[in-house]
Amino acid sequence: MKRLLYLIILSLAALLISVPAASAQDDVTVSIQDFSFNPGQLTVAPGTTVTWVNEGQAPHDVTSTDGKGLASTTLQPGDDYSFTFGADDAGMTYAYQCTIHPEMTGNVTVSGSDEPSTSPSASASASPSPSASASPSASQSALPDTGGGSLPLLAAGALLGLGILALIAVRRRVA
Ligand SMILES: [Cu+2]
Repeated sequence: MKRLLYLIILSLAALLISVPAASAQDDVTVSIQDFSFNPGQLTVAPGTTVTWVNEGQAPHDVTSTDGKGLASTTLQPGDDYSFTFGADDAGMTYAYQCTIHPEMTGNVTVSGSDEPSTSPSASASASPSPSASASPSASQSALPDTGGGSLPLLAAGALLGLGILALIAVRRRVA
């Protein structure tokens, strides 16, 4: 029973971990405020849909300043505009502004096709190596200590085990 519960908890935890990882590449929202884009600079994976939502009081728009495809209509408060950055946009930066308030600028950089795959593996391979090199030195420094230090620990462990055994014996006698 306990093992089953443990398995259920484990699978639930795995689900919880996998769900945010899957949605990480999904849609991104940029808030249009009076008078800025938030976030103004954004990096997304290819295939990401970015939605600009006018959360300000004034009308705004999203218009490319570098001739690329961003071209919204005038967005009234509450309106939104979406654009999907494709695989062929990898490595490109889209610069844009609000033509009504030209001081409002922003850009979206689409990460390179090999960039998203290398950065997680690089960080994954980088993190175990310092810990792997740290653990042998830790065990080496711990080894001389264990000669003297492990005896009281062993005695404490044995005492604990005896105590538990005694408790079980007492309970059996009572029951
Ligand atoms: Cu504006």
